[in-house]
Amino acid sequence: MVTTRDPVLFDQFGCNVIKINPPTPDRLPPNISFARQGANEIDVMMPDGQTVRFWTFRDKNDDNNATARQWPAKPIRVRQGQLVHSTIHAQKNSHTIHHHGMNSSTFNDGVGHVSFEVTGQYTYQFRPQSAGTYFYHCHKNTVLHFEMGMYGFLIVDPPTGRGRLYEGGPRYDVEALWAFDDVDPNWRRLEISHQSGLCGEDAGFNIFEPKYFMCSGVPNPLTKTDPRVVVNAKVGQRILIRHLNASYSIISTRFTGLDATIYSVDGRPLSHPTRPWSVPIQVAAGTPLETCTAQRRDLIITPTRPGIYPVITEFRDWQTGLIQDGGRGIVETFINVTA
Ligand SMILES: [Cu+2]
Repeated sequence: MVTTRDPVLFDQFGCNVIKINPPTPDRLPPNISFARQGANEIDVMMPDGQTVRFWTFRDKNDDNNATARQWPAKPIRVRQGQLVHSTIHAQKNSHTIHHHGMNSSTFNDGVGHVSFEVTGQYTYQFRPQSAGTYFYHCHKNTVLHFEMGMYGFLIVDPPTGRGRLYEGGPRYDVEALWAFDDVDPNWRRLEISHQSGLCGEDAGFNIFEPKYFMCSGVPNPLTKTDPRVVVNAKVGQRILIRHLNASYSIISTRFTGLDATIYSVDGRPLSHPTRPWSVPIQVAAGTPLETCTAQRRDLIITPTRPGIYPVITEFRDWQTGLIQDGGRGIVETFINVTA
């Protein structure tokens, strides 16, 4: 059978994605709005003295420019039911913002391959329906732009605001945002072109050899002490861990000496009055919690004794199952519990 390439399918949805900056269809006055500018370059010094380039989104309303130095990008935090406007300002080349898990309309989904990429600005409009943990990321040439770091947390609070994971769900006193990532410095040679590999050429994306293992922008082993990662709590407090796999590995996280309960998966509650068949998942101390790319888990931990509890995350090659970088692919941190 002879197959011919359909120029519309391949070109428009693969290689030459439409680049436009249209008005938002059916635009309504928002309850809350955000403006993100990307890509902003940021260089992170690794523990071995090497500098690695990342791309982040800057908060365009940030006067002192601090968010230009913030990676992962500043969280977008909204309440369930709010009408949200999130505007991408493409600083160089073209980018998008995909609000992962929002299930918004195609026009507002930020997946360029089925809609468009943005060279100027576009306002994504959506209304979150389920409180929980999500993330936003650029969805242009995703395999590269996501590896370069164009992502941040998207947190949907219940209508009543922070303090509960979702309406009628568990309360929390301490909140941790953990975004795990693995970094292949060799991929940085590809950043010269934002388009690398997009039009069928072999850019080498099949070879991923991460050398740095990070949590929320901090490379291991600095994760053992950096306040962006380490959790401090008191006995009896309820700790919420928003756990995101932003890496290209299968990761497994073990909480030593602390039992945890998963109350939501990918932004969907496991314990809700309207869905009695769905129940929280117990993760006994030391049991690996395994996730793949883009998955989120919301865990609650209520420590009953003071202590310094190690938390170890392993990054495994999805094909071989081996720990990345010859066994060095881990992130270690601690949950410190005082009386
Ligand atoms: Cu991008």
